[in-house]
Parts: sequence; structure tokens; C-alpha cells
Amino acid sequence: MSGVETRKLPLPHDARGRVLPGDAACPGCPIPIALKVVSAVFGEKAILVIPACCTSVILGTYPGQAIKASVVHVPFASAAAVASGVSQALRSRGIKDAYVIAWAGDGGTADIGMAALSGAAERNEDIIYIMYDNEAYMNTGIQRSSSTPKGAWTTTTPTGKIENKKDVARILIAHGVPYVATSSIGYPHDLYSKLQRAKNIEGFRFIHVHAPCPPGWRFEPQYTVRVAKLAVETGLWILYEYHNGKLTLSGPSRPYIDPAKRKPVEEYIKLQGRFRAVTEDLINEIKKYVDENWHWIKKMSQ
Ligand SMILES: Cc1ncc(C[n+]2csc(CCOP(=O)(O)OP(=O)(O)O)c2C)c(N)n1
Ligand code: SF4
Ligand SMILES: [Mg+2]
Repeated sequence: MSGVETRKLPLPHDARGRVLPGDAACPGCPIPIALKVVSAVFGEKAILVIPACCTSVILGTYPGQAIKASVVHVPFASAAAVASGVSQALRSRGIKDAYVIAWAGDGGTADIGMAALSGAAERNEDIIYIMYDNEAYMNTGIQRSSSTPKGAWTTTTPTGKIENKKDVARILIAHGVPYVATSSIGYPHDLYSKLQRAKNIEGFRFIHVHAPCPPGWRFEPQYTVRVAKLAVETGLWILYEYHNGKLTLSGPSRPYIDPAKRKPVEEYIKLQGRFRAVTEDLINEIKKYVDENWHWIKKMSQ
């Protein structure tokens, strides 16, 4: 398709070997997919700082942990603060060949971790912050977060969430940090390129990874990647990078700047049981939300 980034970077062969089989993830979990890409870029030089979330359970504890990288398990609210401390400690010891990566869920980022995140961004700490967004507190039984989208069922929004999803990437752009990107587990090569770019930038880098969760979103485990791709193809999730004050739309999202090329949002919604109670009026509100987001993207990328 013209205008679409078709470059397929081979992911290093041993990436798979660094995220070990037999972890505690549910079938179809998006987290090991994203972690394999992170491992492909940073290998054993990654120091992952992980607050309480599904990933803490999936990876487990040393020496039985399911990834070949350093992992620091930290309290729920503290990922960005601890990552800042680890980064400063490495700097004071003159260690330059390690990458401090805060890896947190949407609850740990958009809600309880927001103060620490904002502080680290404002100080321009030399860390990479990756928010994997499964759009609810999954580890504790599917409670809504501020990143849950409008209309979605969770155990704390039994008739569907009323509010729109909080846009964390935009909040980080407003902090003026060197690098912000949105990504998706449905496009691992796009995520790979963004992590490579982030690796070579100094200061605070933020990457927001859309991560569909089969039990939490109520779809069958074989559809994880399909749901992730549909989010992009319907224009609901937009892939872009913000670097040096400039916003660039990423290859997989480029066709969808044209509303005529977007798939109907119903295609995304109907695959997920969490949207079962969504009405036609709500679908129209979701469509309006999609259009507003694209309007912002167009304005920012001019
Ligand atoms: C201060 C505090 N409050 C609540 C918890 C319980 N808790 C552990 S993980 C979690 C949910 C995390 O949600 P998210 O960050 O979205 O990650 P996910 O589980 O979805 O991967 C909660 C509420 C905790 N560990 N600490
Ligand atoms: S609840 Fe969702 S994010 Fe958590 S381990 Fe299961 S599939 Fe993965
Ligand atoms: Mg979550």
C-alpha cells in the first residue's frame, strides 16, 4: 500500500530466548509479545523497574524469573521514582552501558503512578518509561482505570465506563520531554523501531503500548493481535512519534488520516464482550472521539 511503512526489520533471533517459556501469563496475553520486542532491543542491558501489575506475576522472582534481564519489583506508585534513582546511581558510578526502563501498566501509570511519572518527566530523568495499556487493572480482577475507554465494561463499571480514556501520551508531550511515542503489540516492527530510536536519545522517553487483554476485554485468546490491529485500522488507536518538538504519524496509521480508509469502529467493538452493552448513541460518541483525536493529530503534525 502506498505511503505505508512496509520496512520489516528482522527482530534479533535470540530475543525470544530472553523471554523464557513457561511464564504465568494467560493464553493470548499481550505482555510477553511486547517484552520480546523490548528484549530484542535492549537484551540483558535492560534494567526493568516494574510496579505491581500483571507483569510482576508473569515474570516472577529471581532466580526463577522469566526474563534474562535485571528486574526491580517496586511498589505500585513508584516506578518512575525508583527508575530515576537507579538511573542516577548508574550515572554516579560511571556505568553507561545499561538502560533503565520503567515498565508499568495503565493503572500504575495513568492513575497511581502519575505524580512520580510527572516528576521524572519534568526533571528529564534519563529513563525510558513504557506504559503497556491493557485498559484496566487486570491483575486485581478487571477494575476500571482512567485509561479504560468509554463504554467498556469492567467490574467497577458494570454498565460501561462513562468517561473517555485519559490521553497519557499527550500529557507527556505537554511536559516537553525529548521523546514520546504511541505503539501497539499488533505492530512489533513499529515498536522495535521506536525503541531503537528511544535507545539513542538521552533524557526522558515515554512509549505508550496498546495491549489488548483477552480475559479483561472478553475476547478469545487467538484474537489478541487482530484486536490490536483493528484498533489502529478503525483509527481508534493512532501510532505516532513526537521528537524534537515534531509529531510524525507512523507508517501503520498513515492511511487512516483519511476517514474513508478507516474501518468502522463497530468492527473493533463487536469482537469484544466488554462492549456488549454499547448503544448506537454511544457508538456515535466513540466515532466523534475518534474524529477529535485525528483533528488533534493533523494540527500537531503540520
Ligand atoms: C498501593 C497499592 N494499591 C493497590 C495495590 C493492588 N494492585 C496490585 S496490581 C494492581 C493493578 C495494576 O493495574 P495496571 O497497572 O493497569 O496493571 P495490570 O494489572 O493491568 O497489568 C493493583 C490495584 C497495590 N499493590 N498497591
Ligand atoms: S489478565 Fe490480561 S494482561 Fe494480565 S496476564 Fe492475563 S492476558 Fe495478560
Ligand atoms: Mg492495566
